[in-house]
Amino acid sequence: MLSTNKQDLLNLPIKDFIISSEKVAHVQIGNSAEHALLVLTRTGYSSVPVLDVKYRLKGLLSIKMITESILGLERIEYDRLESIRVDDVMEHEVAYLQITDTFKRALDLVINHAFLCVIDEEGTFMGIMTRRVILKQLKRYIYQLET
Ligand code: 2BA
Repeated sequence: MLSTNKQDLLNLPIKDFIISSEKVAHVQIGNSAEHALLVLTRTGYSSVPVLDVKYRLKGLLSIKMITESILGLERIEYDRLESIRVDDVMEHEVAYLQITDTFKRALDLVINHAFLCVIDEEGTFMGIMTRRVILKQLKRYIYQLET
């Protein structure tokens, strides 16, 4: 009984748990670091997906990546923000999920990532699956075991 439930949880399709793309803050590869810093600061997220003009996933960008790129020897060189592009400073290798993946794969990956980008078979960005959503599902499962 217990293992059937566990298997049920692990085999759940992730598509029911994603935050859809239109609700996810993102930046585009050609954007300036200045624009990206504005998006990150205004939304309050520490890291957001980077997409191309066709909405395909290209990487991730965090405030830390931007500030490191303008660190001078004795000061932060804010005046350089305008000339730096998102693709100069973003992380290119990102962990991601396919829309057809199961909860098990998400659980394995989310240990090292606060959120996972979800793409379709053409690489188009579909949304994200956050650690918060995964923990909520795990909590529901654990509490059910106790009753
Ligand atoms: P962080 O920005 O570092 O946020 C860590 C946690 O803080 C979030 O966990 C959430 O519980 C809370 N939080 C931060 N900003 C929030 C906000 N504006 N509104 C409500 N809660 C907020 P998770 O929800 O598990 O998200 C994990 C990571 O996923 C976030 O890390 C962020 O990098 C990304 N993320 C989540 N929702 C996003 C969205 N709509 N657009 C872009 N990125 C998002």
